[in-house]
Amino acid sequence: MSNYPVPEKVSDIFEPNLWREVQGFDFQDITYHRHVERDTDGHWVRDLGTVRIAFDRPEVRNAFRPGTVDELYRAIDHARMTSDVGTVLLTGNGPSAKDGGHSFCSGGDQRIRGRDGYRYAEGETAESVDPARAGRLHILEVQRLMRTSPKVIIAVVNGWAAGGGHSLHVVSDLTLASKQHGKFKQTDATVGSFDAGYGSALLARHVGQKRAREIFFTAREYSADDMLAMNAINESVNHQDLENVALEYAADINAQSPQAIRMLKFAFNLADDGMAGQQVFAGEATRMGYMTDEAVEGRDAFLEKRDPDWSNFPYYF
Ligand code: S0N
Repeated sequence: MSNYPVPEKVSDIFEPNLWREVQGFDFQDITYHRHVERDTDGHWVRDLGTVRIAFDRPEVRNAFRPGTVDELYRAIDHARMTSDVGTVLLTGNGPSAKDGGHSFCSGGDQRIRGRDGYRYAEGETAESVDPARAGRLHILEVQRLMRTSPKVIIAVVNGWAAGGGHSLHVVSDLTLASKQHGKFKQTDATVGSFDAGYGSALLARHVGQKRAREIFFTAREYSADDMLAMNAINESVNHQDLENVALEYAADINAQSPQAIRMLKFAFNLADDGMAGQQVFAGEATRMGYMTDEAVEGRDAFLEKRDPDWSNFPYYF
């Protein structure tokens, strides 16, 4: 029997006994855990259907640098391809050892933002960087992956969600936020940045045009309760209970038919994602079509070099 050790406590509301580290990664800027059941001695019994991906740079309010974004993409993609995972919790570790500040994510790390949009890694300069990587705004690739992943992604906003971190909560399927520490502020325009894609357009779908413009144009601060009143989040939760409540949501989601959840997520995305959304939805429809006797007859007829016999497959009305 596998015995995954109880992991280190990575945040004030992280209960180590409920988790194991996902193995095979050497992440520097994020942590990646899987929800587990343990026996009374703390031994692993079985994996449950939820993973927890967390920013792990609390000293900079969980801002992301290029490596953070690469790691985030890898973890979300790994969860996408893990067949017994139904739900992903996206959150932030902390609070900061420096000043006790709580954060979900404060967006792009402004200390290493280049003039051309590329966020330089430590030691890199405009002269030394590989030109093929310059101007690479790859947090947008993460946003697209969050939309096209068939897994339900829940933003668990334990502290500040600012700038690009605010957009990540917007792109998530659901958002739960700490009543005491969850704070929302769209600072893009303050630092000369603008998420003119999902971060603004989807926000307007959630809260309406006037409110979305207010959030972006004023860069004001909103509490979890403010956001709930605007229908921007699903629930404002007492801080200590936040991860447990997120796991309750995940358990309810994981108890549903995986195929139905997948089709629903892609159906909710379809209109806003245009033809790309149609393509994702259609891919799932085709996969289901392949499972029918009718599609098997089409394939077999081709392989057997005969005309297909559709007589057993009526035109439904
Ligand atoms: C989050 C805020 C409001 C918290 O304020 P608070 O609690 O007063 O803490 P501070 O004292 O301000 O911060 C504590 C320490 O953390 C550092 N820090 C905080 N945020 C960042 C950051 N984003 N980058 C670098 N450092 C950060 C502080 O400097 C401080 O450090 P010390 O202790 O050393 O002084 C407040 O911190 C705040 O407003 N943060 C900045 C938020 C922000 O403006 N983020 C960037 C917004 N823009 C984006 O995220 C870009 C979006 C994006 O990525 C994108 C979108 C579309 C297309 C492309 C892109 C792309 O660029 O990839």
